[in-house]
Amino acid sequence: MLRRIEALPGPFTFEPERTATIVIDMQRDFLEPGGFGAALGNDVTRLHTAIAPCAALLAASRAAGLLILHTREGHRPDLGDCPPAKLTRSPPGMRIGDPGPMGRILVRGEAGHDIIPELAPLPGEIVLDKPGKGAFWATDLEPILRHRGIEALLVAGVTTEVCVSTTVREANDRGFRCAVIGDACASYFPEFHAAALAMIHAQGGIFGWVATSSAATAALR
Ligand code: TIU
Repeated sequence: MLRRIEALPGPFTFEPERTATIVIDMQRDFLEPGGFGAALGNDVTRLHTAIAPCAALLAASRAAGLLILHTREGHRPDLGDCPPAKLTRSPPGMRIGDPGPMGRILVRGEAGHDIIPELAPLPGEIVLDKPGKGAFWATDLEPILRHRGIEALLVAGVTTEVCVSTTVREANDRGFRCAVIGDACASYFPEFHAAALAMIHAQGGIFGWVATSSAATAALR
């Protein structure tokens, strides 16, 4: 059955069997003190507004039988997949791979790399590790979606203007229609969050739609 989410710049219609919900990088490294987000000088509490809307979106998506994916940004323990340009942009002593209170910063297998317990993936849900900001770069996301006939994405997570926007732009150019669930996203910079959402739905939806979690959950019921 075709579903319809009230959204900007207009309604977003989708078939549940051809739609996936993707939650981007809701990891301890970005949301808790002592991780990568804090090492970059950010107030991590700014991201906490997205937790309850993400939980609501996940619950409704699971109940409606959507494919669920979670992503995690992070690097191999040997840092072989971390571009030197990324490594050297964070402050010395708090760089990717340095020891922190949640283990080595932004490294796979460390406690900080885990998804926060409130949004833990359920068995059978796809968890995708990505070395970059976009979820398509250097991952198998595109074949995973194509093999299941997915053509539309409900997108949530952090941060709005970095990994969410990069992923939505990558998805748009690959032909996937994206509805970004605005209150299920957050940024360390509220003004960037607002601008990033506006950039998506401006110009007739130049690379997607923006909806609220209550509109999305209503459509999934
Ligand atoms: N720093 C920042 O805003 N974000 C990131 O580095 N990664 C994600 O957005 N996940």
